[in-house]
Amino acid sequence: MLETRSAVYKMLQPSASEERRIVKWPPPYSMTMTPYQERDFDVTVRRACLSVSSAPRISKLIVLGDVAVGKTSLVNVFCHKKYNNNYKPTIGVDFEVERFDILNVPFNLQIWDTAGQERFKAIAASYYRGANIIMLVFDLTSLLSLSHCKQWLEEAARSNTGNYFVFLVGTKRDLMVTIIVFGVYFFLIFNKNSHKTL
Ligand SMILES: Nc1nc2c(ncn2[C@@H]2O[C@H](COP(=O)(O)OP(=O)(O)OP(=O)(O)O)[C@@H](O)[C@H]2O)c(=O)[nH]1
Ligand SMILES: [Mg+2]
Repeated sequence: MLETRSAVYKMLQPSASEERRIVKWPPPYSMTMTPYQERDFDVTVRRACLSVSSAPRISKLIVLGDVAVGKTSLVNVFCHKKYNNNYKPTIGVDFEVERFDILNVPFNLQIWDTAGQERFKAIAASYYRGANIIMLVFDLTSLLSLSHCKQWLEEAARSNTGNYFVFLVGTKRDLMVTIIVFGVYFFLIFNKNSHKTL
């Protein structure tokens, strides 16, 4: 575990793990659902890969969103393939590094998993600066958590004047099935009862 968490360990490896080696442009799940129509790496990506650099290539990703929407779970599944049903709130921020080889060039992705709890906001906000990617996470079963994403983005944008990518990620899709099943169940019961009263 220590080895897989160590940034230096990952950087010193001759290559990234197989699933982190990206040599072909990954297509979107659905071409009709995405605003991005590119079919190959952007010329800036190819140029960045070709340029000679002695310094490690690092991108910073910050993960933001309401309390308990599933930010840490998302990061843990992505980095360690581990999922825990027990809720353990993040205190301030957690940090991970993922090594990628893009077109055979090593890149490191710093992942800053922030706390959603109000009392840790000031600590978490001090890590917003210099983000290349802002990931806004919401719970698919909570409209409120989606509407709060705008505020999270505004706060992160205040600390970041440069260019950054924004990702909006919905979690807990499995719970939507439960909600739909309950919804249909109550709808049927309600309709059955209302017929009786007619
Ligand atoms: N059913 C279901 N539960 C999930 C999913 N993702 C996360 N959870 C649960 O939601 C709870 C909160 O998850 P966390 O990942 O700790 O949430 P968080 O956003 O990091 O919370 P804070 O660190 O307090 O901001 C935990 O009990 C998780 O097991 C999911 O996809 N489906
Ligand atoms: Mg967390």
